Amino acid sequence: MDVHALAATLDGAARDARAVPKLTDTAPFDVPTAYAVQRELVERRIRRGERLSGVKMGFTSRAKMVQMGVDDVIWGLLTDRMQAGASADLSDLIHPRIEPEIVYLIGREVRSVADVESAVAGVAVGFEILDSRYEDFRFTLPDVIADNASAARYGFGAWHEPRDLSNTGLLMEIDGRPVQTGSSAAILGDPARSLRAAARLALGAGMALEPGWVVLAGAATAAVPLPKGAHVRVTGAGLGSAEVTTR
Ligand code: OOG
Repeated sequence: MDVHALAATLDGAARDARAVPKLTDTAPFDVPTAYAVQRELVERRIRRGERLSGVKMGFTSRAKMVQMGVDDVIWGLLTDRMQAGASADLSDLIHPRIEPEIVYLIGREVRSVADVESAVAGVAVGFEILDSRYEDFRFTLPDVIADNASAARYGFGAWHEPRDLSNTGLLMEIDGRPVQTGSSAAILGDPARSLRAAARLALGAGMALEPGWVVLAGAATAAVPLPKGAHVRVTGAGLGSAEVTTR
């Protein structure tokens, strides 16, 4: 399996904002190969000057597993270029979707899973804009891992003191209309479990969560299509809100 060729295909799809058939249509590959493709895809971004800024967890909730027909927790890497400001340009995305997130800020390097909770410097409510590089947002587990877990953009509101987030209400509104509501409990029963999984996966891949990185714990709800010219507000009980206007 040519990991470089697969990464080049996905990188090209993202840069041209043009969906490609899922890679496993041509030849099946396994999960370790999929992570090797993901790593190469991110290396291509780093060679273009982007910096790693965190990790994202995927399929940590039933709602997402059911929505996408996939049933294993995955992770992907975030870069500084993916961070959205108050306004997000969607013109270079294919078919963006948005979902609410619980976000952790890492305060110091995490050298063990046991260490990760005490390394958290802040928590926030946020959002993730997904954009599968595959036609119709359809993929198998290895496909979506190779595609960096559909990562495209992310944002978050103000940081708050770390706290118990095992049952925090989440509301996502588009142009003032509620489009998703849920509880952080949908994220593996407690997003802290997702945080520990992020540390475990990073350490297993020979990386450490770094100071200043964020961890997106994974959506508590299904994702919804994100049009241009929309105003999105995600509110977390006790965490304020994160907002983005698309163009
Ligand atoms: C993959 C990303 C899933 C989540 O929070 O479950 C994800 C996708 O649905 O395209 O980020």
